Amino acid sequence: MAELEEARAWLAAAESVAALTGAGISAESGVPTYRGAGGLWRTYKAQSLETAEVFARDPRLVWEWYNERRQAMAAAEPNAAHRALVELERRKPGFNLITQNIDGLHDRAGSARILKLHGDIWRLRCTACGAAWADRRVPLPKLPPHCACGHIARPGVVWFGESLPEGVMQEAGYRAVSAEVFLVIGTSAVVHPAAGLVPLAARAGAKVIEINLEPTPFSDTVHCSLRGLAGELLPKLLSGV
Ligand code: BV8
Ligand code: ZN
Repeated sequence: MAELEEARAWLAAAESVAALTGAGISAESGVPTYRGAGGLWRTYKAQSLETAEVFARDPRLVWEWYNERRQAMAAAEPNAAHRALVELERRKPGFNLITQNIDGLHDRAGSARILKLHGDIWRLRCTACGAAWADRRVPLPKLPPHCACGHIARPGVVWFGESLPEGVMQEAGYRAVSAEVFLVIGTSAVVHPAAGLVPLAARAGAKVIEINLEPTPFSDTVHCSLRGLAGELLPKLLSGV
């Protein structure tokens, strides 16, 4: 298992780098994670509200929950980890960011090339005509929001049992198998198909570097597993790369 110095050398030498981020990269910005200590999904409320079934039954209730989350995310600021990935994108044209996060903090930090696997809380999607649009108003004035066609709009995120946005997973797979170095930052790596990108990258020959507060199912098999805060470790790992 390599240490930070060796991992930094891999990154410095690499042209093609990809990163998969999860809720842990936004934790130091004050956005709750899902599964760790203090995670959203420790409460029955979150798990029970983030489903298409509950939304169909009570769209207003689900929108009250998403309105609350949008307010918390709007108050959050990108942290040093988000900014370190913006810097990496500037230095390496062959860098691609793949995120499971819906909070928009990578966009606000200045990342330009972002593959959003689980959608975006700042986008709404019509439940009838397929229209989709950005709406960053906090709070939303009317719940549930409606589409111009008159039907109810839903959060532009991916719930369990729903397919990921068309083509996004295919491109993410291509970025993973093309990467010489694959960074895995702040994810419990239990949600699929996103988590499958890690072994996919490794099988294609990438050096996989994990930064996480707790061990994950991949911690023993990646090439370098750094335990600690992304906001501290990522700038260290990327400095001078
Ligand atoms: C799909 C809604 C096709 C958005 C979310 C294969 C195997 C097994 C199961 C499946 C499989 N394929 C499909 C499934 C089913 C399911 C799944 O994966 N189930 C698992 C959980 C058993 N997947 C799906 O349904 C996906 N769809 O595959 O479509 C299909 C279609 C029909 C039928 C079947 C298949 C859809 C997945 C998307 C689900 N949507 N949320 C919303 O949030 O409102 S899931 C939720 O988890 C979020 O989207 C989030 O992105 C995702 C992953 O969570 P993480 O980002 O990893 O966050 P977590 O809190 O878990 O971990 C944070 C980590 O950071 C922790 O380890 C912590 O220690 C660390 N940390 C904390 N602070 C810091 C830190 N690290 C560093 N620094 C810090 N400061
Ligand atoms: Zn519509």
